[in-house]
Amino acid sequence: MKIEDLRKIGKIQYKGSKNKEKFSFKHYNPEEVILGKKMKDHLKFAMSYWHTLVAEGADMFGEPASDKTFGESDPLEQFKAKADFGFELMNILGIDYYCFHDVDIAPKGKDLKETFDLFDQMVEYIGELQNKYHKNLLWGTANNFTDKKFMVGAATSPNANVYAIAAAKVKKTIDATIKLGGTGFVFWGGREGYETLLNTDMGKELDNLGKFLKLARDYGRKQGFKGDFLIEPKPMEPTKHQYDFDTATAIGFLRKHDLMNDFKINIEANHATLAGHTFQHELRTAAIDNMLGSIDANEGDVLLGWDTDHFPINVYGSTMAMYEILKAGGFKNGGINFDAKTRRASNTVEDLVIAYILGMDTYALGLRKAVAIIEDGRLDEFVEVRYDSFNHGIGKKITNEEVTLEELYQYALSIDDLKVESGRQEYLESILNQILFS
Ligand code: XUL
Ligand code: CO
Repeated sequence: MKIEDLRKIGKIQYKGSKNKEKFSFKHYNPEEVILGKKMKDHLKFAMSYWHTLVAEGADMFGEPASDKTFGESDPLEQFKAKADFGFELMNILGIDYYCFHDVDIAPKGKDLKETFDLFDQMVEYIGELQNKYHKNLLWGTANNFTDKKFMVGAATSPNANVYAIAAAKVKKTIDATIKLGGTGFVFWGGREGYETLLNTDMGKELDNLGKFLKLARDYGRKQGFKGDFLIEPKPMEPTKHQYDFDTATAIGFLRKHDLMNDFKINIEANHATLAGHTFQHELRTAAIDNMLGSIDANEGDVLLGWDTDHFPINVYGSTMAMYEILKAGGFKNGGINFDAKTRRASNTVEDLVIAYILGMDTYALGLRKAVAIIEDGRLDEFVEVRYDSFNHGIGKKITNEEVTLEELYQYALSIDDLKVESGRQEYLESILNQILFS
């Protein structure tokens, strides 16, 4: 891949839903105001550094199929060229944010000290690019899962030295996130879990994880970090049992460790599927507790049971996701990070640009359709009416906690005209289709 190929394509413009130009947005019109806010501020798109600039399409059966050296052989020059390419890509797509792991942005040194020095140099370099291109960091994260020292965990490793190294990487990445003005710091615990209880003290590992998050929170706040700390749940892969299984589990853990005020959830669509949930379910679960922080937009493949990180195409999914996000009041510190990659065989710069256009248009269309659902009002009204029995009589007493179990017993004996209404699912689905396809 070469930066010149991006410059040849040039800035991607909104040309409307009827046009057939491949390098154009059909639905994403960044400056268009919807519900009093520009589309770009509703959606806050972010480029994932790892998939876009690092991963070369190697899989268990095949070697890398895309070239991400960007024409450089010296390691540091190669990472500078990755950054140059990334910022030019954001520039032509009009993406304002990006997200990175510590290991994505700089080469590995001979030891931890040299690795951190190289990291500092690249943070400096990326800071200059941010100013030049007027881009922002959405969130940073420490990759505490790839290196073999993390094979049995990082914050949940049985080895205290590994715990300390993981903590040092988190400190370094929090420093970089603050320096680059990031508004989020994510913890994704790919190795925080276990394979078998035969060798695992699960209680100790969970306690250590809670302590680890508190150390990070205390340090970040002391350094003046005002953004959100975020947990990104995933039930499995690479570890068999991952502790941050899903949103409800992560919230329960944060509540137990008294971290609810500093943390929110970063919800990834494909992780929801792996947990046996819809993306919408995960978003609603977070929103109920005011814990909806940010999203990793992608999707899986119904025929493949792993985290395939496809660019989003499913408009039902993006519509219901944007519906949840709008209802929760929109993004504050968070945004839509495309934790997504092109298929291995789509290995050209053109494929990459088109993949982002697809993802951005899928979410832009989702936003437009979510607004249409809200403005139409039938779905919201149906739900409102469905629970109306809790607004008066015995229901109101239940809502206001003004009733005892004995009173409910007496009341139940007096019910003689019980009628349970239909859920009308197919009717509501037909409204959804009417809105989506009109
Ligand atoms: C892995 C995943 C990660 C996190 C950040 O499935 O989603 O890329 O988003 O570590
Ligand atoms: Co993710």
